[in-house]
Amino acid sequence: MIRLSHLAILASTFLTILSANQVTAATLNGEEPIVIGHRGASGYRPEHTLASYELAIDMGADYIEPDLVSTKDGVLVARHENEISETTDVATRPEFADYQTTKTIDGVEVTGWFTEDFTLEELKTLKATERIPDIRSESATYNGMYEVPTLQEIIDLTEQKSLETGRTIGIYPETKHPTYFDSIGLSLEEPLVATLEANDLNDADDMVFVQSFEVGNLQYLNTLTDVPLVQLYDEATVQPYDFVASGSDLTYGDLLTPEGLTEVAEYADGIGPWKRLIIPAETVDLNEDGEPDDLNGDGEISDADRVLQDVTTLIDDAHAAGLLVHSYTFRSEDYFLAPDYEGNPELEYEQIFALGVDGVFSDNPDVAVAVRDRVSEPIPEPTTLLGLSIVPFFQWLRRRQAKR
Ligand SMILES: [Ca+2]
Ligand SMILES: [Ca+2]
Ligand SMILES: [Ca+2]
Ligand SMILES: [Ca+2]
Repeated sequence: MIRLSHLAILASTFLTILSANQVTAATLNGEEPIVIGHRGASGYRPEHTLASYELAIDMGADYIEPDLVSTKDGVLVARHENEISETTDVATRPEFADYQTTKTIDGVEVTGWFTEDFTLEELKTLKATERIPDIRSESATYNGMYEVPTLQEIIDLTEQKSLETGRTIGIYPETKHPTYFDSIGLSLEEPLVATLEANDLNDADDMVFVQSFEVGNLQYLNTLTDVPLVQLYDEATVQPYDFVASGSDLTYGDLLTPEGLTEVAEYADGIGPWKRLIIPAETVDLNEDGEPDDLNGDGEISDADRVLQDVTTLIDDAHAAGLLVHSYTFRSEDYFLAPDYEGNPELEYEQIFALGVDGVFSDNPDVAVAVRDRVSEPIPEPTTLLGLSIVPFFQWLRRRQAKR
């Protein structure tokens, strides 16, 4: 014990020197920004599979991000949506043909197959598929190989990989459509907290963030758990769905103002804004035909045709309210990149890290980690022989501390 506290004192002396660089100085806590493997390493494997999460960890992601929905028997599983025809082979399975139905989810009519109509046992017979095979054809070659994982299986994976890699791997679960799941008697928060508790992951210093696009369920979670909570933000004109359901007029835009952020800081520890709320991008009409220009000539208007605009003050405003900023979603394909980056996804990470973001949700964690490590490189002091040999030790120690 004496030895440990001694080390901590020694370390703190050096930490100031080692973190004296532009990127870490601009983050809320002066720590390196974290890389969150968005749905795993979903640029390379069908999303929300153990294979996708494991690859993200192997690529150096600090956290992996499962989106959580419920089965009929109340088990939390990872799918981007409760409607699963885009991410599993369910539509090809005759035994489940009569499970196809139409429902209204958050005010939108959706036809397909829904996790809440399947028992875990039934769901486990399905195989995951690539959601956007036209853009991610390589990932689609893994179709049919993996199951839909439960939250517990994902936690087990992080524990196994933490032992294997010597890094503590975090989880960053998202509760999906909490108002909807409440309405069908399958509330998400209680089983989530029970699972965290059962795995001794329910304390403020555990490597867990819980995120949601809704507000009320985060406020409720704040009464159930000490793990940090993150308010996700959609476009400014959109309303959190629980606000729609309760008849409130408030939008994400209202939660973006300094006053709104102060309110969010009452229950949340961070915000997860769409990156365009930090670095806006707009289509252009240079040929003045009244239509947005198809800048890359692929016949459709996508992020590749939206030109970057002046950055907003959101990161500074959130930091002023004491909130971490973890922004989404960073993707390497040209289809998703603003033309300003000229096909080089590293430039986008460099830009957002220089603005002081505290973390990024990335479909390509290998690229995110490479840039993060490069731009967070500490100034190489101390330069004595002793100093040189202990620098990696203090880097390791600082990383450990950053993850607490
Ligand atoms: Ca998510
Ligand atoms: Ca609930
Ligand atoms: Ca035009
Ligand atoms: Ca285009």
